[in-house]
Amino acid sequence: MSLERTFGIIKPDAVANGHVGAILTMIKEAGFRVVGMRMQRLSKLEAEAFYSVHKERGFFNGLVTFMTEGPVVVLALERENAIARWRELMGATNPANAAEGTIRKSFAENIERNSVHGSDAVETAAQEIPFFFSGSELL
Ligand code: FUP
Repeated sequence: MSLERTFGIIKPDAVANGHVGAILTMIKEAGFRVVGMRMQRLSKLEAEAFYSVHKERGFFNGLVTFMTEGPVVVLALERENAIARWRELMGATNPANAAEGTIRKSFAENIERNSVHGSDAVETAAQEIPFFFSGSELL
């Protein structure tokens, strides 16, 4: 199987609670190569555009408020089968349903403040990586 790239975010709850180092360690131990990484604060416009697929959902405004409340770490990750493996390491959207050993089980507060984001398909990763990284930022 060939190498694949996916996109991830360490969300404001996990950054504020000091879990960036632990999450990066889990990423490394799961065999990913970090090909892009930056800490930044999302603007309201960026968060709305990034989550536009959810704009009709009742949780949309709360999600945008949460994602802009403090800094995030944006990541581009590479390994074989990266999209599925990163989703597996993240755990279920609702941390109450997340398996032991996953990031969301370890650190997420609830379904909204759930510590990490990950692309859910090849097409999503292909949109999300360039949304945050220019070609020269991917090493
Ligand atoms: P995931 O891909 O696991 O991040 O989950 P979704 O794409 O379904 O949802 C995106 C984000 O919307 C979640 F990470 C958190 C937020 N969300 C809520 O706040 N409430 C919900 O009921 C569902 C999702």
